[in-house]
Amino acid sequence: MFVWSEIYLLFALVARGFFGPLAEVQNGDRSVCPLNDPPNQCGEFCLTALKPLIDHIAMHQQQWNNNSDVLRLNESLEKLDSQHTAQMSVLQEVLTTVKNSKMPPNKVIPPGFEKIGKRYFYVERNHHQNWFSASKTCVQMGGQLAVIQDEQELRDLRERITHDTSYWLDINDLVNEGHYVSWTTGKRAPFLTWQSGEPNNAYDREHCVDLYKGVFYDDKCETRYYFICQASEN
Ligand SMILES: [Ca+2]
Ligand SMILES: [Ca+2]
Repeated sequence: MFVWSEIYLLFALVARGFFGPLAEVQNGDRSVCPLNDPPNQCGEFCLTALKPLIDHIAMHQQQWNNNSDVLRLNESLEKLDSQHTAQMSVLQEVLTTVKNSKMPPNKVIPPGFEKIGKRYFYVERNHHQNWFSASKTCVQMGGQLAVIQDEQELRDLRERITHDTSYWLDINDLVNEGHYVSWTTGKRAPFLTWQSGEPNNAYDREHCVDLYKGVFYDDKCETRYYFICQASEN
């Protein structure tokens, strides 16, 4: 809009400032143009007189171009913002997928383990091992020495083991005398059922727990017994 207004102003000024004074010189009553061909006769003088206005128009044209650049920049920013929103949506979907993929996988039961009660166990019935070796063997098999959870689990296990035989469990008080924990988890043993008079920590050397005839004993960890492994919980 301002371009056309400038052009209109330009011609108005030309008419008043250039032809006007000449006409008034020739005739006081009416305007008479003394030039036969004003556009051509005007020549360099016109260009000189109009240059400030032409420059002014050019300046506004440049501003208009600059404004166009700003508009284009805004359009680009809006486009980028739209793309960013779309990318965030995709990322959210990916995160949701990853989160769902962290659902517990189907548990893989290590070879040799059998279901006893609600969980899977391996009962070593052939080779005696000291407590440390037994613990290592269970880990190598994909489990750990067993931590009996409650009375029911003890009953279920007793149906599958030899009554008058000792079996190492995961429990010991190696770190803190009298505090029986799972060696694997460090957590306090959830279920303890001691033989009368046990644990006695005989000679201050008994720190590992075994199952014998349905009750627990503390014994020297170097003693070689059978053992019971449980499948890993994870
Ligand atoms: Ca002890
Ligand atoms: Ca003992």
